[in-house]
Amino acid sequence: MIRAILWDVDGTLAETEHDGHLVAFNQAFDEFGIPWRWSDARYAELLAVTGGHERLLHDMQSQERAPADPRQRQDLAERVHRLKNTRYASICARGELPLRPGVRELLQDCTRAGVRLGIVTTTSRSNVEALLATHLGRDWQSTFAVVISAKEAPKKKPHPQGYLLALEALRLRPHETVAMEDAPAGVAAAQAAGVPVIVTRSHYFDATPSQGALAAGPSLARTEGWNPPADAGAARIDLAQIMRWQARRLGAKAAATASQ
Ligand code: XBP
Repeated sequence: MIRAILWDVDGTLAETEHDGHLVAFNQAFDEFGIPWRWSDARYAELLAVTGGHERLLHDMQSQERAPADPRQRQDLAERVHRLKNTRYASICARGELPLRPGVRELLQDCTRAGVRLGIVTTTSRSNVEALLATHLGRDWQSTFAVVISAKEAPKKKPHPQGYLLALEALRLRPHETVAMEDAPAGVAAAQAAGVPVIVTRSHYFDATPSQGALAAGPSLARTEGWNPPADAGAARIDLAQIMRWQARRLGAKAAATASQ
């Protein structure tokens, strides 16, 4: 029985990386007079580093024009990151980062069925607030039983800290929950905590492997292209479909144990 669904934010709830963080980073570089910009291709590479501040510091290692002194570099990364988050909040407030198709419907399924909702993200708390206040209103937190951001879980994905904290807060065992993720680091974090994962591939992570996932596919709004396939007749990936995938997985595990 699934008692909670734990949502990643960036790339899963919305295409925030391509349409939000990347744009905001480049705006911040511009406003600081920093002489480099990140291309779409460079940002795709940099996403291997989770956390915007960590990503900036990593990139500065190969930027000839970055400050040589480590403390100055750290200071610059902190200031750019802060401005980037302010610009990101404005992008959200202007309504430029819609929820991905099928997300709102699945959130509603869960609320109706009494399945609790959680957020497990490595992004800054302010970014979660900016995105969700835009879509769910100022009272957005009441939709979620637990919100774990970089503030609560400083060990970023693929570390399982965020998922472990969410399980503890909800007092649930891993198989009573399901994680929604798009990126390999997020999948690894959930799996390291024992949480089954549904992968919805995204702009930058269109090839996240399905091995080990409860299911993987292109979008919650589509039933084609899922592995394992979605059941015939469904219009979207709804809570009932996720419950069936989970029941089959647990049934297969129980059968395997019984036959040993
Ligand atoms: C994704 C991330 C974040 C964002 C930027 O986290 O790696 O670092 O790119 O956010 P998740 P910050 O997929 O877990 O939501 O700049 O606030 O770190």
